[in-house]
Amino acid sequence: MSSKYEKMWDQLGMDIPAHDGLLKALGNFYGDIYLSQEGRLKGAEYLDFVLSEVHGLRIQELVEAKERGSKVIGTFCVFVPEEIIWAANGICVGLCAGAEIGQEEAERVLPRSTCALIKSFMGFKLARICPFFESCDLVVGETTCDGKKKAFEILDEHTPVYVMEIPQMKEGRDRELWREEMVRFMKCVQGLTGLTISAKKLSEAIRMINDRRRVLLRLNRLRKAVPTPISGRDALLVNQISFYDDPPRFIQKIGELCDELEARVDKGEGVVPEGTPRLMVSGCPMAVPNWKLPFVIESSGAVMVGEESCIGTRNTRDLVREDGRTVEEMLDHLVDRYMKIDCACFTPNNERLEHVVQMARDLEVDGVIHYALQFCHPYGIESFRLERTLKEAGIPVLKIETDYSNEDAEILKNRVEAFVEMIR
Ligand code: BJ8
Repeated sequence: MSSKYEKMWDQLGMDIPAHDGLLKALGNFYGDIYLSQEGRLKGAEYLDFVLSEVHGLRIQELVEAKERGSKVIGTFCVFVPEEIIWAANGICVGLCAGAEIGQEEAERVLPRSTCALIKSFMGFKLARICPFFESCDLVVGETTCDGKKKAFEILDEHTPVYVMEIPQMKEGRDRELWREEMVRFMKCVQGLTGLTISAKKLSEAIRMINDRRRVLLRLNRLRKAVPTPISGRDALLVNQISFYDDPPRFIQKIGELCDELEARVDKGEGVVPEGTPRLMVSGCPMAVPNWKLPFVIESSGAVMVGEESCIGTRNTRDLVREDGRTVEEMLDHLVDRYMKIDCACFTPNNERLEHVVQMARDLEVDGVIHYALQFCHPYGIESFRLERTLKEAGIPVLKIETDYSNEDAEILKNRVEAFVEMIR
């Protein structure tokens, strides 16, 4: 891939040798974790294709769209209302932040005791290694956790950053604040793209992003089947890809993949033998290419059947109402939908506890693994109440705290194996 796209990467200002090293490592990693799986679906060819062209074809599409006047806006959080971006003829991309990249550069400006996700996005930018980042006309940050909030001040010195204020509670006044923030964001996006958002465009964007959520909901429903028809790794990858592939293409391809899964379910076929312990992961998002824990789980005799996370059900569970007629009405509907997000940055956040128990029951899981990134206070601290709630509901739980390095892979494997043995 490198020769074909090298000129484009160079024009984006990337560090080509470092980027070549990343692609090589990513290719090997992907081969070990994904291509080694047996009995994969035909639809997984789309996943392999998107991954193999992740820094090539998709970036070329972004560059061409920019040449036609579109703007690329990068985000780090599912709180950013992407419908507004698409409605203004922008392109929204989730900036991944799931690998230990540019660690040295990141630790020059951030304390070592910063969560891996924040270090990762800072590292990607400072090391000039991510073509998505380098294609962005604007990066949107948010005030979800203290680490991100303060890191965006530093990131702003390297790329234009706009920060949305996210409420910390869910009272009436918080809703008001969030509505104001939506309007402020809409003005910012309109200023960038030079387009005024019409009711028609916003309505189309709402439907498109809802359709993307719907296809992911369909995938989640199919994963309820026993035996499960798709590996947790592949399902996670589908969710990860949803953040940066073209939405209409993604909806079509994942729809086809779901058709295939449906046929498997009808025949009673699965990727693992019946009786394989079913686990669900709950907690911090697993941004691409963070596949460490899913791989550990699925090489320890269990299968991952759900992710209660922003790269999972937290991002797909709720749809935006589609019956708004004016921009004002649609903004209200967007506010309603986004205020349902149960990120640990909220206090109190009892909905999340209820959602996790509900999801564990719906998916008939044998246990929940709570996953928190080291130094993530919101999820790390919330795990105490979540663990207690799950235990009270009679659902076994294992709490894991880790980062993006592979140093603890063996320890994690031992702990997950012991957990699987215990619930078996
Ligand atoms: S809505 S989960 S995507 S903030 S892991 S950076 S919280 S210290 S990622 Fe998130 Fe939005 Fe919430 Fe979802 Fe901070 Fe924790 Fe790091 Fe985190």
